[in-house]
Amino acid sequence: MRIRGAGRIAVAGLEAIRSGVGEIYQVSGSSEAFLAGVRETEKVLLETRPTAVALPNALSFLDNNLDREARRGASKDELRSTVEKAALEFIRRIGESPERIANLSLPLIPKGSTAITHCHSSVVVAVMKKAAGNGTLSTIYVTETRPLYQGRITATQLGGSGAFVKFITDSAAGFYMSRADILVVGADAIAMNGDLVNKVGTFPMAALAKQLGKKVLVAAESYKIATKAAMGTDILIEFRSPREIYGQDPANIGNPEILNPAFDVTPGRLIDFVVTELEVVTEPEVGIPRVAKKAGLLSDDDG
Ligand code: RUB
Repeated sequence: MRIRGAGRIAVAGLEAIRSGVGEIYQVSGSSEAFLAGVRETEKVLLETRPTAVALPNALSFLDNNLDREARRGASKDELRSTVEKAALEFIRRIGESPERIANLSLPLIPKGSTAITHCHSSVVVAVMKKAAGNGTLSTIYVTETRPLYQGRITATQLGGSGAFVKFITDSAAGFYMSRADILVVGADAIAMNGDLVNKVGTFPMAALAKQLGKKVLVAAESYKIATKAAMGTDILIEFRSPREIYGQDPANIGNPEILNPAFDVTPGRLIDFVVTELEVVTEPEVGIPRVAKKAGLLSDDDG
């Protein structure tokens, strides 16, 4: 949990492979052994976070590149440089996407408006900084985001953005939603039907936003699409330690079972826009598979 935000987790995973690849190269006597060593490392990385899908997508991009090279009989040296090139290419993609998403989001945010957000998303911060910088956003409500308070990171990063930043408890989201024009959140994963998996608490905020007639914008790079998940409930939700919620002995409060899901599922029908670096999706059922295809996450056989 020292690394937060799906995009940063993917970069950390790719950097981990890059830093370990020299050692794998040295201990591997053949290209097959090298390939097996890289795949072993990928497996360890994949087990770190079950929900956020950017890391699995980044690793399968790397693995597909390796696979292609291995099939044409690449040497150990060539495979090593494939790892390096593919990792750097994906890291570059991760670095460039927030700015593109911010540019595509601007026309969707009413001039002089108020936004509300939840948790910390590097992409949402990019969108909001851009919108605040040119006067599109005048006020931003930031929920503190229990139990790990990622909202503090968001508030800090939006300081000096040009908008009034107002920091609220998660429970006050309902109170302030009526004053907001738009809910802007990031994504840990998006199912093929447009359902969103993001920090727990996103779903009630989106449901309330819809109830009050507000817009809901999800700022998410194409590689947040979980191509194997037809719908949000197909995505495994990570449960974190009860101690994040109650750090003392639970006997002090009657020994309840303490439940700590880290994410929840927001149905796609509550979302007005999914802004990816490739296009703005307004009809998720067709738009999300189209983006997945454009991003090279689906093969032609996947339809
Ligand atoms: C982080 C979270 C973020 C997404 C998107 O939860 O839910 O909204 O990961 O972030 P946690 P980004 O801190 O528990 O991992 O846009 O930076 O990828």
